[in-house]
Amino acid sequence: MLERLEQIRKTAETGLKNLQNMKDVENFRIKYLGKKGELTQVLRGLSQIPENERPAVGKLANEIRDYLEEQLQIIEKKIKKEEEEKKLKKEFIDVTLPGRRPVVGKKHPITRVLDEIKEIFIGLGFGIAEGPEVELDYYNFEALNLPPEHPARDMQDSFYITDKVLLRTHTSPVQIRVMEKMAPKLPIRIIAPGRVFRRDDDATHSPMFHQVEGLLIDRKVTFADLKGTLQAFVLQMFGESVRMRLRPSYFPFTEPSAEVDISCIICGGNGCRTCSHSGWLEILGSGLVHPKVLEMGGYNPEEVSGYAFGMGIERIAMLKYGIDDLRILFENDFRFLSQI
Ligand code: 2U9
Repeated sequence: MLERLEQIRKTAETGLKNLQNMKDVENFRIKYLGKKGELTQVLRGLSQIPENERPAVGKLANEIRDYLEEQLQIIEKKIKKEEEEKKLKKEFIDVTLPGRRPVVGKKHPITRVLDEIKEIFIGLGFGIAEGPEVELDYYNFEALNLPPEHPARDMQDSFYITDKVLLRTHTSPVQIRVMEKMAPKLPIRIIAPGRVFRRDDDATHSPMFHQVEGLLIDRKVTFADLKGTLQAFVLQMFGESVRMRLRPSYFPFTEPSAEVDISCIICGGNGCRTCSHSGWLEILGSGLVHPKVLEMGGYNPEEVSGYAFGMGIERIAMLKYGIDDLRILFENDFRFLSQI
């Protein structure tokens, strides 16, 4: 039996030298130390051999088992290390490679136009005012000289939440709120940018759109002040070569009122599809603040006067970027947004 053990030791030692990978290690372990392994068999069969041989055989078998286990552990550690290194070499990361450039977002065209308009009016001495999008009927209509029977108050045009509460249809209630807060202090010189809501939905009207309205109140404010301010805005916004004209118009909150056109920025005024061959584009509405509106805001129309104007941002963005369907501004299609 001792001889057989010596034999096992010899072959096992040669076997140990030939172990190349973890699979070999595993097979080796099964061959010698597994449940049916050669050494295990000897140890199991101890009871079958003569009693006087048992201690020596047992001792040697245990010695060999301990030795093999110890060797296997060393070899296993070595192979694992080698395999790890091989893997690392294959997955070598070149830290000197340039990094991947992250996708940098940019401003939505509406935000760009809004920011540009804000900058221009800030440069002209205006401050920025904001107010609620869910508004009282009083601030949205009544205080702006729109009595209950006025057609603009028609349910068709507005999103009502209750009898007296609606989504604001313009940013004008912001100006009324500012007047209430400021009165009788002078001057008021603000623009009110923001979202507004109307029951409209086609290629040039969206149920939600953006406006910038302006309000200036002081002593002796005239139509000439309004015209000069708008001229300065138009030149900065659309370029020095653009011409501007005022046409008489009507708004319930201004008297007199005027619509403002600029020479077509597409054709330069010669006539094209965008300007319906007129050479002019309507870009905003304006006028001197109606005496009743001044009064509602807490000012005395005998002592002060003011001008106001309003423009739709989507329309300006459409003209500026040559967009013919405004709905594309709200679809969030990357192919469109990344062009601008
Ligand atoms: C107060 C007094 C007067 C604001 C004004 C306009 C003329 C105007 C339209 C442009 C296109 C709205 O977006 S649009 O549909 N606006 O033409 N807005 S004057 O007048 C005011 C506002 C507030 C206290």
